Amino acid sequence: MAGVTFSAGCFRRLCALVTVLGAVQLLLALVYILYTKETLSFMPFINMALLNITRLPENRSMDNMPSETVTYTPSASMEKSLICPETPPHLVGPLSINFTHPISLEAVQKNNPDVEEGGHWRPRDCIARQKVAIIIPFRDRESHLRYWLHYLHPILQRQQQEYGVYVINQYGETTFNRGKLSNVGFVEAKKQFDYECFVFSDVDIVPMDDRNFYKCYSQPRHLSVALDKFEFQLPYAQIFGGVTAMSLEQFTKINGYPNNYWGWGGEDDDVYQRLSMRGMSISRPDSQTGRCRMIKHQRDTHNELNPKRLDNLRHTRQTINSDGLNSLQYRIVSVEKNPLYTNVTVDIGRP
Ligand code: UD2
Ligand code: MN
Repeated sequence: MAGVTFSAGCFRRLCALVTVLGAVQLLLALVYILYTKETLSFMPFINMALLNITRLPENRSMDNMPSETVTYTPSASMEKSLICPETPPHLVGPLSINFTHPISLEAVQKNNPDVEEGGHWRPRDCIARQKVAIIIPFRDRESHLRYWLHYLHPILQRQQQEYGVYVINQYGETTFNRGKLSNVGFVEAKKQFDYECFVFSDVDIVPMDDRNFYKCYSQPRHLSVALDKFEFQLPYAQIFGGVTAMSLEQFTKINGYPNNYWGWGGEDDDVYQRLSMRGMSISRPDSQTGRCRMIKHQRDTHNELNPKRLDNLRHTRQTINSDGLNSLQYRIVSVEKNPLYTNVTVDIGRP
């Protein structure tokens, strides 16, 4: 009897062991299925999570963007198909821009709920083709900045690049230096994300057409080609002021902006000369797509006409090597990540 009891107990334990092993095997198989990449391509929702992509909530839409914009096609080239399309689908073309109704930062913030802290945004339903840092040299132009943020955030989102906005605020009351501030913006933005494209923009210029892309091309790009201020024409063929875009490589090749243009004028022409000295040419949108408005303003105090600009421009061939990114010196006063932009306050010294 004792022998029979022993073998029955043994049999029961054996059965329990087999059941447990079976369960473990089942669990392992499940884990294997969940984490095998080949399997994942047939499981769109897990793939979505893996690529960190979320659909927009049903009840929220960005501008004219429908809330459901992604169709998942299971295929071997799935990741490739998730790259944003060459032509963004939600562009509207010509825009009505005016600077007659001041807008509060709170209102702009409310209209742009998807912009992350520091003014960073990326498309949720596809992978952006470029990561673009937008650099704005700045001092005491708060009302202009509000218009810029109000108009540009929605435009940039429709253009579907990943972007971050950097306002480079000159500390103190020394003479303004747009070139040096641009270099600081380039260096500081690069510390935050692996940007590959840099758009340098005056705070007072807004494009009148969202097909004027704030991105980089195979050649440096001049974007503000048809300004209302200049009767929608290029004032001279070599102009490279206002809004420009240069890739990391293009900008590094010219050693960035000059740091030694203090006051108004010349720094943009110096960059044009640097680009042509390094064998590059300027690309531009057509004069219809490139229409822009500039907020009317007086010359700021501490940004008087730079009397040395013409003399400086005669020496770009030498200064391109000695004055620029490789000689840049500054002291960061503060870096604040505001809801719609990163504010970098910087002491760039004096002439
Ligand atoms: C032209 C150029 C500009 C630059 C400048 C000469 C165009 C369309 N624009 O602009 O790119 O080359 O001449 O330096 O060709 N700023 C401040 N606070 C100041 C002073 C300047 O924020 O106290 C910033 C701001 O972003 C402004 C930019 O610097 O938009 C250019 O200064 P501006 O607007 O006084 O010069 P403007 O309109 O003649
Ligand atoms: Mn201006």
